[in-house]
Amino acid sequence: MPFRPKCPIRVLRSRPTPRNDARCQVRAKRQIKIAIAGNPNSGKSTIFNALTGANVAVGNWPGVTVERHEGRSNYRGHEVTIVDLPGTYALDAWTLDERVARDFLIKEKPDGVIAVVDAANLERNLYLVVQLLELGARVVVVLNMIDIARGKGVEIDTAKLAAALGVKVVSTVATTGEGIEQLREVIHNLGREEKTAPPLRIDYGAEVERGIESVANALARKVPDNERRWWALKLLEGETALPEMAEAERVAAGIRAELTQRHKHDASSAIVERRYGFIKGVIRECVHKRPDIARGPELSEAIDSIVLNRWLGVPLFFLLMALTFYLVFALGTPLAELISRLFAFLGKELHTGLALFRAPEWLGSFLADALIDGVGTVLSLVPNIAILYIIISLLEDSGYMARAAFVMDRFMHLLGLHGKSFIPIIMGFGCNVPAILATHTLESRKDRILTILVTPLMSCSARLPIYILFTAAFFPRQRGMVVFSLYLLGILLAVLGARLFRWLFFRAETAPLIMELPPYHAPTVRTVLRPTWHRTLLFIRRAVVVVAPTVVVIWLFARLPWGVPYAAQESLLGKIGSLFAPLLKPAGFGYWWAAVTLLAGVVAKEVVVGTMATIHGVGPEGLALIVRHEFTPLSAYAFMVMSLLYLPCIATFTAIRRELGWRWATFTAGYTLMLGWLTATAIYQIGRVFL
Ligand SMILES: Nc1nc2c(ncn2[C@@H]2O[C@H](COP(=O)(O)OP(=O)(O)OP(=O)(O)O)[C@@H](O)[C@H]2O)c(=O)[nH]1
Ligand SMILES: [Mg+2]
Repeated sequence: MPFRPKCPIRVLRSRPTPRNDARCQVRAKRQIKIAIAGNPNSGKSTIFNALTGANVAVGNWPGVTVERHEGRSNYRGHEVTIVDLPGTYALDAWTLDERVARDFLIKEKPDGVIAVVDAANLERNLYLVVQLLELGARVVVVLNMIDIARGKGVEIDTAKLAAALGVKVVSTVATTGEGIEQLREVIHNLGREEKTAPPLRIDYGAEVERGIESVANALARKVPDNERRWWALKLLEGETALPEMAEAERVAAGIRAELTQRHKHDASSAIVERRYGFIKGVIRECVHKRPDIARGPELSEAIDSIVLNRWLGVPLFFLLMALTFYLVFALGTPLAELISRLFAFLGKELHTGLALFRAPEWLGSFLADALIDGVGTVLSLVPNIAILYIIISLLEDSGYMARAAFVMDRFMHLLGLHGKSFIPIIMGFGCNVPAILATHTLESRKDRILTILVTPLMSCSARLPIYILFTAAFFPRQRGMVVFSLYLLGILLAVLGARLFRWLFFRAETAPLIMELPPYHAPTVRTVLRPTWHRTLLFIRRAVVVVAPTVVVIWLFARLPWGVPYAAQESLLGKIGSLFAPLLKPAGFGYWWAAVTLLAGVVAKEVVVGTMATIHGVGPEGLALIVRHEFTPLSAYAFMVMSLLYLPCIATFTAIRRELGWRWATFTAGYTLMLGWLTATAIYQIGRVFL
């Protein structure tokens, strides 16, 4: 039975009857699914966010999106589902993220594809478009980053391009929203068209064409008729295909061997060459370079000569990190103090109010100790965290991230990691969970495992509140440097750990780094503030959704059994803490409440500070006084090191389990706990000898 084009909604294996067809069309009008595909870093996610109002991660390096995201776009009351895909240079898959994109485009077959093209790099970007057209997808080409192309003196005749490729073309500047409305209209009109288009036919020359025909014949009844040529090309390019194509694969292998023998170059390079030949022809027709403004990326090169300098690159990276923490404190602390004063005022007023109404003591304690002190202390640190997020967004959006990976590559190789692993590692500074997902861009599974194993050692923003509290109490003048030293310790232990794990588990060579260095973009207020706002809101939400319930449980345990003084050592909480406290004594903080805060911190690291405030029933200022009384500078530093290293939070543990399974997740929890305890103890014990 021959294959027919599939129904857009449901795969129909039987021959569609006229009634079936009509039903498909009606449904298609109601809900269609459009994919956004394109080369890495071409602006797909920025377009997705602009169309759907979503907030998926955007950054100026290839490989930001590693999973597919769905959203909805509305145009005149009509909704379309849009799917943002990871970037891919061609329709093949070397890495996990590329596989997500390829499988969606080939297997799930969206109703249309928005092919996002970096207008300033047309030739390379059109390769994927050509492959999509050969597949017979219904494509809309989006010439994004047209602002950068214009700046380089590149003018593209969109009408001619549309005619040459047989598709609709829309020019956009996704960061400013230019062209997005027009794109929305085009997308919504796609619902009226057929899901598939007649496939583009490029002439691959007589010999290859004969090969295509033979393989296509072997594919009869295995794939839909209109896709036979496409699959034949894939097989001739040497890709392994589906199991049912085994026979065609054998035919293709024979033809490839014959072509290689006769012409001394393989079929796949002949095919790639012809495709580029076609693209060059299109570009000659449609692109005009204005010599008066045509200039190279001089500024990018000038910055790179410093940033990528053999001697300056690495110190500059660390200098930037140190500057980050200086700014987090210099700009964030005055604001944080304002908020903490507000909470202190609220607490005082509440006490007066409750006394006036003769409310029961436990209610006052609940509101003041658990909610105002516990949650308020975490919330009062929002300004510091927001400054950190602004700087992270600036680094991500400017193009520095890819440079950091490049600069650290040599260093990383010495330690058995791939330079590309450095990107997930730095992303871990924001939150470990997306950092673990970011390893999808790594080609080798071994590199992925190694990188994931050490990512929890990166000091995420949720650990910052702990450092803020302790540095305020003990190192007010050197706050930035002390926090910087903790981040450095995290990186250092991560690379040493990776080296050790590679030696223990997989002794293989690392591949050289091939990393595209994107041009620098001047970050705009919108591209920086939008993710910052989103991340800050998420932090606030976690304070309410995660910290609040945890401190309520802590508060309850601190009052039980009924009748004991609040948070006394005889309370349930005190008893649990006392079980673990002796273990922490060698590290310098063998207090039951320190043990409780660390235990609670496994829920989420922000909880550590919240729990501390709840147990002592004080806000940030009172807490600083208490820790100054109980800790010494040395034991405070040991406590911060312990908080940095011990056990990943539940979300991170779950992410590792999802990526690598229970075994590796349990291993990570075990080794981080040991490492945290050993390092904190070593610092405390050695420090005591010298100080
Ligand atoms: N100047 C300019 N910058 C843009 C434009 N569109 C996106 N950008 C920037 O380009 C960078 C990449 O954008 P993303 O949306 O993350 O790109 P992507 O294609 O999703 O990238 P991957 O997920 O890594 O494949 C970001 O720094 C954006 O702010 C544009 O039209 N003009
Ligand atoms: Mg993306």
